[in-house]
Amino acid sequence: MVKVMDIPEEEFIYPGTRACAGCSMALIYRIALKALGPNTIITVPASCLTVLHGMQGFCTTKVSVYHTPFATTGAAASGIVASLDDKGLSEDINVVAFAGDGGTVDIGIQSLSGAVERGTNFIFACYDNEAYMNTGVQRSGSTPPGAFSTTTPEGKTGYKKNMAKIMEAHGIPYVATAISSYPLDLYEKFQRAKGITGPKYLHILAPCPPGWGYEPKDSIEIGRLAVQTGFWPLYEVIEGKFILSKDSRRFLDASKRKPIEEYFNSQKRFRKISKEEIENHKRYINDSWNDIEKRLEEI
Ligand SMILES: Cc1ncc(C[n+]2csc(CCOP(=O)(O)OP(=O)(O)O)c2C)c(N)n1
Ligand code: SF4
Ligand SMILES: [Mg+2]
Repeated sequence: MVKVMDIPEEEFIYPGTRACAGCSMALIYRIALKALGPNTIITVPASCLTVLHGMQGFCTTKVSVYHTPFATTGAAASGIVASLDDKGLSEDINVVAFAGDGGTVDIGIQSLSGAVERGTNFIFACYDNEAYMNTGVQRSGSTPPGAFSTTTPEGKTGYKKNMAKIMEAHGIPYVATAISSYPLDLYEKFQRAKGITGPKYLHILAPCPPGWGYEPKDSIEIGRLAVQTGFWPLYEVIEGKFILSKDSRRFLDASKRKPIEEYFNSQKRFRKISKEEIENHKRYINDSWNDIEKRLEEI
């Protein structure tokens, strides 16, 4: 198990990025790069992460970053891996695609699915701030029901795509969920992914102060609430084996979970959520945990 002292002091992001104060995407990226180390090539589609890197002529990171059009992140990663293979360099270099939820669950899904189906040896990490934030908070397939966005002013109807499950259905060797508020767990998952050959997928919930409507100082607390209410279970699926992560284990017991209302009340985006939608969420959370319990019994 990773301890704080195990996290390298070396930083791979220079101070003073263009991300907002309290941005958990920036924290996720910082921790991920510490786990991945200097021999890493990143590819990124249009997103807040593109903005974090800076304007042309500048780069906030010490590692190489290849910006690619929105729909092509998986294909770009496949191309980088093929080029490294050709030069006999692929064994020593981690190729990592880092995309927002819009760039993963909506616009990037076909090239991600293709790259995975080709068996590309890479990590795809989705930081999920649950909307198209960079262009002004439009809803995505990952926006949860009941949440405000500028294209769902009365709250989104429908559902949040379960992208981790979609990737698991591709039969890949590693799938994990994570969140910025549990950085040791996040670090360990990137380290584990780095050691596995083949396609790896991490889905990371990324609280966003302006998009979710809360004060920047509360980013860690809001993320913890997502886990403590059972809304965001932390787990890994390694070669098909389901492992519930340490920070989520006590929430198998439903009585230990905080009421989901605490999570919704902490963010202005849920101010119009209906009672019916809250009940739907409760049912969904219970069903998800029943499913987790069954999967643990099968082992
Ligand atoms: C093909 C294309 N369509 C639209 C855009 C405009 N655009 C740039 S970033 C962005 C939002 C990205 O959302 P997401 O992937 O969730 O990342 P986030 O901004 O939330 O970090 C959009 C729509 C674009 N750059 N290219
Ligand atoms: S809008 Fe949200 S995700 Fe984008 S930089 Fe600001 S805090 Fe980060
Ligand atoms: Mg987003």
